Amino acid sequence: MMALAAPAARADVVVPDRSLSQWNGEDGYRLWLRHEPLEGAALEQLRAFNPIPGTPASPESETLGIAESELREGLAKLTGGSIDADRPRGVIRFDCGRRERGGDGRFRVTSGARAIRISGPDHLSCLYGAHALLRELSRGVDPATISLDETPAMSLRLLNHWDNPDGHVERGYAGRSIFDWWRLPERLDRRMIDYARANASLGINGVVVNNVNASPLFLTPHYLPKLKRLADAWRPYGIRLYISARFSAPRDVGGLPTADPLDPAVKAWWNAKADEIYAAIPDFGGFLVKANSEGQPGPQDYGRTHADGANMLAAALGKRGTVIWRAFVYKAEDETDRVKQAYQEFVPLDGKFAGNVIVQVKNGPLDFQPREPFHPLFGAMPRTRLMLEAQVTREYLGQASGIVYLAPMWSEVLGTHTGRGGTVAQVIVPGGIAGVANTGSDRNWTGGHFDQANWYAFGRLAWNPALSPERIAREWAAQTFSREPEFLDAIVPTMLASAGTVEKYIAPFGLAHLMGTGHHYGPAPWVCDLARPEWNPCYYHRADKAGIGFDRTAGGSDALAQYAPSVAARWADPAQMDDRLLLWFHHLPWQHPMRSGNTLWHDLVARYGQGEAEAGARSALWARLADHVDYRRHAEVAADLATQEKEARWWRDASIAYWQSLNGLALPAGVRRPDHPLDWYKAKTFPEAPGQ
Ligand code: GCW
Repeated sequence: MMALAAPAARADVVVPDRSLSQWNGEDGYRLWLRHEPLEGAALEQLRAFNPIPGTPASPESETLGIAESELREGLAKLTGGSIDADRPRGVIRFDCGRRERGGDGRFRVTSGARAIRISGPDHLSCLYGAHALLRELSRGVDPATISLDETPAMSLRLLNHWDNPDGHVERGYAGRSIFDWWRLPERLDRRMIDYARANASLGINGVVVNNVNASPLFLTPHYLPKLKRLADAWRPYGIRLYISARFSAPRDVGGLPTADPLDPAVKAWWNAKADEIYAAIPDFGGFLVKANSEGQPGPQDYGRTHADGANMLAAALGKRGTVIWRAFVYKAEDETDRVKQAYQEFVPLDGKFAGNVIVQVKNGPLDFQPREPFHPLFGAMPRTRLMLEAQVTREYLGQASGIVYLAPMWSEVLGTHTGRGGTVAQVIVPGGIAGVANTGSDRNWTGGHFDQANWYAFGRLAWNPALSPERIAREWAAQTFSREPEFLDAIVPTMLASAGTVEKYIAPFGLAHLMGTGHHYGPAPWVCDLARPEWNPCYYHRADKAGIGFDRTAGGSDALAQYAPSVAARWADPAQMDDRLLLWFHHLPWQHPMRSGNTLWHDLVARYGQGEAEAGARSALWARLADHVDYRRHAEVAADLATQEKEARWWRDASIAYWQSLNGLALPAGVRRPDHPLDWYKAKTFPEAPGQ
């Protein structure tokens, strides 16, 4: 391995101190689809094969045309333009039937001495196959040996945008919305095509374009031409458009006095609305609904159940589409532990949902925290199609600062055995998977360059949940930054460890929901006075002079009982369990003896310190990789890492200062004291924080 260059000066200010041309180079817009020229043996192999896309001159469909041009342009870039068209040795043939779409996207890529064949039941298979072939070539695989035979694990692989009509993105950290509703339908931004390309390259096949805290505007005739324009643009890429539907729309924009799902006039309104949408968008995907959750309207406003509401909408869509009904519900008036409420509301409804309803469940029972156990609904509703909702945007994981690669977290959830009918990944096969998108108007799409890896990894895991986070990180980093082994060998382990780092300084030992009110940025474990009890950090940590943690055993809220006995048994005993969930399930004295031989207090302080140290080490490592990364992206990531370093120190110091104010304990010997007194941390405000 080549020795890495000496550490460059710490770059925590993004000011182009070099020429403008260097600054104007790579800016991240091209994502993982850069197809930078291969070098060395990989280039020789590809040149020797001399692959020429061999489709008919006039493609039979738009999708096939896109597949062909992706391949032609991708190959030209990978070979640095050195394919010899007069010497067609390795012909690439598309063999994907006559239909444009309608299958599940499965494809095969097989290679002989002189030809590569991309095949599948329809043209979308060929588009997916073309992207897969380019990905393999980009990894340096010899074209003569390529052999892929892939079928997606589940049929719905969706992105959910929390984008509002005015361009604000709820929990968005990459600028404004990518959807320009003001200029649509006349003007379709080029970004809408590049977005579809990127999604198609991963196999993402549906997009919910608006926030689940939904504006009824999307159900008005005014929006239909805008939605149609997008749907038409995305169709050749295999992407179906969905919208979040506001349950009270018949009242809000339909002129009816009620939105009661059992009212005949309400049913008729939704039926007519669905017909109107399908007349414009024949492959409209359906409705995503957040109902009776955090103030959103829903069927319970009329004494009806979630099933009544979902089934009424499902009947309006009929065979044409799907209702995706979210299980993210909890009530301030409910005295039980918030994390138990979704299970309590939904399990009794198992078997009562129509066939075209899917219940969408967050990965954990609280709310996308850095560490949660899997949601107990997985496996508990065997007669209901369930979908997993992951958060690609990092609301609670540092937002867009630093490097935080989420694939290990998702992969862990997907691979967890529910104890009732398989792993989470198996349970959701009839439903699918959705990711809350992290895209925005920033030139690099995702705010932080490394946040592109989360979009990428979400798509790859949705296609194949068995792919290893390591493999995905390597693929992504090689395509996005550099294929040099020295770079990959350094950055891939860094990415793999990065979510664990954030967990150490934000959510050590399974502490949760300790962030600032509203913006959710930074620590505020001291907040105890919000009107809704379950919005207060102190509801979750339950810390006092004696101890810390939420007792969810039989002696406490007994949330443990919502899991299969085999699973619950793993978390019942603090002495035996995975300590990353220790304080999620147990309230323990500060002096609780840990397996390490130290007290809980000692190890908690140490864990914060590890998080801070890891964040610092990451900055230093990135500085050493300067020679492997183009100038602008290196500088921008360096600045984001410097921010993360500061945040790690802040979370550590503010948290420790607060815990000390409760327990009165001294810091273990040799441990650095917080930089400021507790009041200094409490006084911080963030009026300009994004995403609120
Ligand atoms: O965690 C909360 C977020 C809200 C979000 C909600 C949800 C869209 O803070 O911003 O609303 O989850 O998932 O519905």
